[in-house]
Order: sequence, then structure tokens, then C-alpha cells
Amino acid sequence: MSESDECLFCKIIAGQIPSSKVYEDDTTYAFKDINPKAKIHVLVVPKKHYANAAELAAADPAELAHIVSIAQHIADESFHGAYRLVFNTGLDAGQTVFHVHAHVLTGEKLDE
Ligand code: DGP
Repeated sequence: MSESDECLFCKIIAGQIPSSKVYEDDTTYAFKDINPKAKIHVLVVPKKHYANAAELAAADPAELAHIVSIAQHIADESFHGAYRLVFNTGLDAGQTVFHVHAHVLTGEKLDE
């Protein structure tokens, strides 16, 4: 059994677990966070399984750039292009799901 067989976000991407889809293309999926920390809180993930942002950057930098452009698009549509982009990396930084995901926080003025 591969690592991705047990991965929550792989299951969401495959449609085995329901999610509230915001965006999808051939390589990337975006859905609403179940526990939003801002008026709009979207998770943007590559469909291929990588554990964290550094792994993705090393293997497929174009996909990382694509994720940033999707974040920008979400913010352009919802909050005049302003957003916070967070990649929690490692248990001690609060990463709980080890399939790389960009948190896109937008839709309202954010605390500093
Ligand atoms: P992190 O702590 O950076 O690994 O973020 C994981 C995020 O995933 C967290 O903000 C909550 C979200 N999350 C966990 N389980 C689910 C789920 O089943 N559905 C959705 N939509 N989000 C989830």
C-alpha cells in the first residue's frame, strides 16, 4: 500500500470523501477548509501526492507556481487581490495533513 492510499487529501481529490470544491484542473484541486480561519479559507493542493512544499518545489516547481496563481485568482475574485498564503510544514509548525496544501486566507481584512 502506498503512502497516498492512506492520505486524506488524496481521498478528497479522488472524490472518496466529500469536499466543497472551489477550483479544479488537470493537476490541481482547491476546496474549502473544514475549519475556516478567515471569511474565505481555501486549501489548494496538487493532485499528485507530495508531503510538503519543499518536496513539491524540488519535484515540480511549475506546479508550485500554479498553486500561487490559483491563490491569486481566488483573492482577485473575492477580496481585491489581497490574501495570505500559508504552507504549514512539519508537525511542530501545525501541519496535520502530510499532503502539501496552500492555505489561502482572504475575503476580509486579516489580523497582522
Ligand atoms: P494543516 O494543519 O496545515 O495540515 O492543515 C490541514 C487543514 O485541513 C486544516 O485547516 C483542516 C483541514 N481539514 C482537515 N480535514 C479536512 C476534511 O476532511 N475536509 C476539509 N475540507 N478540510 C479538512
